[in-house]
Amino acid sequence: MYLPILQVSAEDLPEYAIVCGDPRRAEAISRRLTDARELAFAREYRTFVGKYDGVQLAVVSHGVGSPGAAVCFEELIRGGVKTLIRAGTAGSYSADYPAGSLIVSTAAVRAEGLTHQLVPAGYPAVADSAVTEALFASALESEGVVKKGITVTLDVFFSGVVDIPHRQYKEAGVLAVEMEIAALYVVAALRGARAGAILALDGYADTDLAGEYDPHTDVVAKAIEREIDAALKAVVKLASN
Ligand code: R1X
Repeated sequence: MYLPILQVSAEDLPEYAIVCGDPRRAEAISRRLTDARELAFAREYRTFVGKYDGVQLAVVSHGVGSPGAAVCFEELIRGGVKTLIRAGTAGSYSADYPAGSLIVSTAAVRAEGLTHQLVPAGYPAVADSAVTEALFASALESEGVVKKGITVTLDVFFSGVVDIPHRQYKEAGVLAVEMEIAALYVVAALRGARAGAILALDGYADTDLAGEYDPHTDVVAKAIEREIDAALKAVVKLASN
């Protein structure tokens, strides 16, 4: 089967995939693999395959935002991928979790549009528990802050004139905000795949705490390295069970 948007053949895809927004990060992750091979670079979707610790996996970029990312997740699952792990970035809601911390997302608030065109309101966007535990255990092996909990998926990055209820999310214990996890969890659940996500925090989303947005710092780069490590180790843990 040919996947027309990713522009890869299903026959080339393994059962595990690490997905991330940035095509350059996909390339960086692929450098951690043995026998790495680039299958395609179509639009924002850059696909590599290779092995980590003997386990075959794909590394694929999905771009920014749920609709485009969902296209990637759908095609990967159609192509035979059964476990998807997002290694992404997010803004923090809490001074306890500053830039450089890692968050494992157990579930996502569906504050975006895409999943509402897939399933009714009230349907949960929830991570697979085995994937979550593998990610959390792997992340704890690194040095630095790691927390697991609820995140929120928005469509908007630069705000307009509509108030986003950041304060309520924060008071309700939401840890971080990003733009693709709800799509990942809902698409995976609908199509019979399992999914999880780990996030490197790159600043504050909360307006009380937010300064100038600058995700290009050493602290963030180190956190991204830690989450990549955790995602790769999680794949190995899951494959060995
Ligand atoms: O998920 C969010 C989006 O993909 C996090 O980073 C991007 C925006 O900078």
